[in-house]
Amino acid sequence: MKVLVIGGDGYCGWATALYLNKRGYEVGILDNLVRRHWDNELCVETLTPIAPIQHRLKRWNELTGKNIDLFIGDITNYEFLSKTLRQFEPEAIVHFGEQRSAPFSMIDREHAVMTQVNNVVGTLNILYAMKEDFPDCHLVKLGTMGEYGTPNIDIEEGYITIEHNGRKDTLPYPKQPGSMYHLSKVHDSHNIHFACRIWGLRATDLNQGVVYGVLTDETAMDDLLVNRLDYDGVFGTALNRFCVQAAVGHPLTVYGKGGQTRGFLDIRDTVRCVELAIATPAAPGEFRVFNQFTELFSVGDLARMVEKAGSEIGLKVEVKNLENPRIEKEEHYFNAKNTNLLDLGLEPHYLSNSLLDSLLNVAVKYKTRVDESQILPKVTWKR
Ligand code: NAD
Ligand code: USQ
Repeated sequence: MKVLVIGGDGYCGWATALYLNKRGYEVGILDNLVRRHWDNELCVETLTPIAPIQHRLKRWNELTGKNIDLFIGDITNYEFLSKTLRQFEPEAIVHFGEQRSAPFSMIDREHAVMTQVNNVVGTLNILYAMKEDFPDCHLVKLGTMGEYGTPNIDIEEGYITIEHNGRKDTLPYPKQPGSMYHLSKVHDSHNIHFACRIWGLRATDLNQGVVYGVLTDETAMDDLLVNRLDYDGVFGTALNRFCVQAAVGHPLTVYGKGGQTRGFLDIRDTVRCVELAIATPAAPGEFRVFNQFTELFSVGDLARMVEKAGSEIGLKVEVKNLENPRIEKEEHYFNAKNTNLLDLGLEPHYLSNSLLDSLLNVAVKYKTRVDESQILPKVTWKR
């Protein structure tokens, strides 16, 4: 099967492109490399030194004999996108190609507008290009668990059945996202749902939780294949950041009370979930939603787990509760369903001591690359 991975130079996309190619899928990567540009804008570098995409792909070919096509360009440019699709003729499109940082989207008006235009227009262009030339292609779109927010009732997978004034219907689950970035994902979900209902396209929205880890079988094969690992206050995410902080002896940055609970998953499960979604496509006209996480943790609990794992390998780790730069609930109910992917055969890599050990060891290996001035959060949600 031919799969186009949009955003294939990024954290989730790179690991997924290699994994799918190794499993026999014919893979193309489309990316405009804008994430590398945003790192430059913020003056940050990933913990791990990532090679240019062309060098990565050449090394992959040398090691495996396999070839991944590369299309460098922007999906907000419809002509480029449409030409690429006609050339590659995908049977599935996996769409990771968005601005994905909540703090980045909250820097100021420009960053909010840029995030929403990039994400919403990019996705709309994909939907129109599919409608035009590839109506049978399956769109696998990376959404986010943050679309739901933190409601005081159980979170279902995309839809909820409601009884109202004696009548009953199954409707899209209410959305209460917490950043301009998370909002862009809600807009995407609505647009994709519309394209399925009205044009009969087929799509799966993967509402992914926070991803952690860096090594997959494929990216671990060679230094040139290493994946990015963001630790800075803008693009770094909770558990990855905590491990890097532990490695350099920086107090772990728990925002506020630390009771914020989210869905989390290992990057080795991200790649598998995407494969499961492609292998059993949505039906024509179907907008399928899977909640893609394997476990729920509060950030305070994660910090304590890193503190313990760090001390076991001789690191002195301190946990510090900082003033929360975001506006979010710090103590709340959170119970989200995640059975759809398990039913398709996902066998989760649950967070274990050995994973924390391995992530801490990667962090220690590259710790001289850490710029400690980039660790504390600088973007605030407050007016
Ligand atoms: P990333 O920033 O590492 O990768 C995104 C890639 O998309 C980058 O290589 C970037 O250059 C590319 N891109 C962005 N806009 C583009 C455009 N207009 N045209 C072409 N390419 C473009 O992000 P990631 O962490 O790999 O996240 C990938 C997807 O998964 C995002 O949609 C994100 O919302 C979602 N997601 C990520 C996480 C996480 O913890 N990392 C969790 C849940 C959901
Ligand atoms: N947090 C801390 N300390 C830190 C970093 C974060 O306490 O040093 C807290 C945040 O306040 C928040 C939670 O941890 O309550 C998660 O923050 P995060 O930065 O790890 O993740 P988030 O901003 O939600 O975004 C990340 C990805 C995004 C994806 C989302 C999945 O960047 O692309 O959509 O995770 S989810 O959170 O399920 O919506």
